[in-house]
Amino acid sequence: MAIQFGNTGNNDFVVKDASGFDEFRGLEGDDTYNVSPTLTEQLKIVDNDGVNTVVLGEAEIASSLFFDGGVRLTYASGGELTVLGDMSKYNFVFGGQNDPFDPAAGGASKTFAETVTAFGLDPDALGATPEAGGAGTINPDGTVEGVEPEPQAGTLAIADVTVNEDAGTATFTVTLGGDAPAAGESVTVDFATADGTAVDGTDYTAATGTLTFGEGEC
Ligand SMILES: [Ca+2]
Ligand SMILES: [Ca+2]
Repeated sequence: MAIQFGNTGNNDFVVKDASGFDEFRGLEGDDTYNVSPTLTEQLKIVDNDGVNTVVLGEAEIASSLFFDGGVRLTYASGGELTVLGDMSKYNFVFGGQNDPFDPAAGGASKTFAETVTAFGLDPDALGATPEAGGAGTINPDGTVEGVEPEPQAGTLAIADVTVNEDAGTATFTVTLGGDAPAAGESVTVDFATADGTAVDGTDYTAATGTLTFGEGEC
């Protein structure tokens, strides 16, 4: 593992393939890391000091992982960029142009929280465990195109019911959490009653069936 170290001042790094370095550390000062948008190698940036800038340019990101203290971007070109450090002091430059030697013209500077948002995740919900963000292509103007975050796994909740057995019927409300089914999709769940404080045949009549949640229902 070859590491290129900066100095106590502000440094300008070019993070690209075949540089001979696997890792770049700017150390103290406000350091800028100009990353090749067509990475093919696994490279890492580690910086805990100063206000640091990672220039992504017009990169096509195949997948992303975000967590407290870092991000890992997998490039469509096959490379992988890991950025570690105090993310509250990092800025990411999106778009501009594709030349890692002169990348800062145009584009948009985003904080880490804005970067997390751009890839479809909630920055306030990040923890120590990496969370998968979306894929996307960074446009020249700094917007990200085509991000589709992973759908959240659905959860089912059923409300408790207490009813006088002479009342006739008991109504149980079932709620589908997470994303509602998309057009043409549905979620089905089989249900069956089971004895608890009430006993089948004495206190209630058993029931079974299937519930279906259609498009937009949750
Ligand atoms: Ca430095
Ligand atoms: Ca630094």
